[in-house]
Amino acid sequence: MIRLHNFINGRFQAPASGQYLPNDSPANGQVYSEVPDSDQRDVEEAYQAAARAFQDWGRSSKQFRYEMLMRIADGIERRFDELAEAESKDNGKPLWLTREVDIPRASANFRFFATALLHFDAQVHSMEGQALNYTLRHPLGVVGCISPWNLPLYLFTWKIAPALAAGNCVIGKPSEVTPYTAYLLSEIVAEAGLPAGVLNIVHGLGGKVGQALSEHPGIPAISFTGGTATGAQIARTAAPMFKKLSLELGGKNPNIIFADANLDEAVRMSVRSSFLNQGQICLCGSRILVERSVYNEFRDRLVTEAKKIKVGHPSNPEVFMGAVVSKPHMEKILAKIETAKQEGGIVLCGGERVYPSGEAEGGYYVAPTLIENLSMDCSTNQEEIFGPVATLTPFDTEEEALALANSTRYGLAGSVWTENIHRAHRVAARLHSGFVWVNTWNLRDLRTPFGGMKDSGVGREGGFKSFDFFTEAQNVCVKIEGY
Ligand code: TXE
Repeated sequence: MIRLHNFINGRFQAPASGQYLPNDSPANGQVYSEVPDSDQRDVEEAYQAAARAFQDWGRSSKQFRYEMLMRIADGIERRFDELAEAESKDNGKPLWLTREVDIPRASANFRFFATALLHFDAQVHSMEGQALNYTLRHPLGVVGCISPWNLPLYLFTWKIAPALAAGNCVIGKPSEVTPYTAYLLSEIVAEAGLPAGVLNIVHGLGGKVGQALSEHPGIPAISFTGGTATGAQIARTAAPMFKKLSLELGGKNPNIIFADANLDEAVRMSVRSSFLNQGQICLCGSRILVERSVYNEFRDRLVTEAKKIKVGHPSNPEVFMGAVVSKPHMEKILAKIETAKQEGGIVLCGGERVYPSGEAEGGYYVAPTLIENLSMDCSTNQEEIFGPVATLTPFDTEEEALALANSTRYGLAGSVWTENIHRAHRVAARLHSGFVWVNTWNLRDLRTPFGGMKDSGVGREGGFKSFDFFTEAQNVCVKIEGY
């Protein structure tokens, strides 16, 4: 049994409660580690350490912070194999995916924000003949970063790296469902020689550790990725204290296929956008809208491809889909599929739990599921499922496609498939979503603003937007005589 520790003030330590939570591997359902069941006392200790560390870190040179972050990136790369295996075991996602995406992206996050820091500088606004304004950007102090279980190290580092680069000290709270790589990161950070207290990692339940971070009067900003209901709870707690909030929440993303699209590519990528990471990516295209004249052809081809998907143990390189993250999450997905049937949905493929044998026995596997014949206002098409489930709906006109696409309370991402350049731009601009892909999906440039509209969140992260969030702007206006 692996016992994980909190990382506070540069030390590995037990939670104040002395209690631990069991952590299983979704691949076989077996408990293999214990996670600190921390509470407000651990958050307070981390806060005191971070506030002390901020005295120096907040005033340190950019060059120093750059070098520290690059050393952390080096450390991630040195322990690449171990991290990739740990992430796959903890989350249930295929090992090839953690090797191709999760772990490379974790070190890339540190390198990206370390180098971006060197190029982030004050703006100057000249008032001709009168004065010069310059805008300073100060670090905020001790900030909270709360991350989810679907892309554990990838999203944890996406928040921590810019927060540290901007000169803040951080209390990070990884998901209690997937804590393992965050724990390994604390070892890497210690090896890299990051000064004590600059980054603290407190493990435990959202209702205890996350809530304590939101409530803490000394923490002026929270960056959160997770469920919409949790985001609302954090906002309720933090807003009266005027905390800065960056909330990246759920999605119910449309994937719109026009008849003139390159159907080969649209089918190939729709398999990925529906089922990559077992459909547990906030950007997944869970509502596939298809122009009626190609609906049957597209549907049949997609179903054929979905049926070819191999579901099984995450270490098997032939497997495209591993296990979903936990037993309760699997049960939620299966219940949503039952609801879809009651709502009149026709299950075209999947729709059930998969029971692979051997080393995958006892794991939480769900077959790739496609459903048609649902109205757009039913709960299946309105509520996030966050699993390998996508619906198919025909449309007749561009207007109708837009109306269907924009009909949910979410607004995170959308994809448009068409060879008509005018339509591509027109539809993209009218989609109510934080970002839109044309003829692709999930192609990410770390410099671009990332975040959602409506119930998909508040604020944007990515590139200098992350630095805007993790700093306070201060304008200094200097009147200059004879200027
Ligand atoms: O996420 P939670 P859950 C969606 C997805 C999923 C649903 C619920 O639909 O089915 O959310 O998932 C911490 N104060 N997404 O319940 O609880 C928690 O410990 C502060 C979309 O697992 O939102 C964890 O670290 N923090 C999503 C983090 O919040 C709290 C990714 C996220 O967990 C807290 C994950 C509280 N009161 C789920 N309660 C995306 N946008 O990518 C919990 N947490």
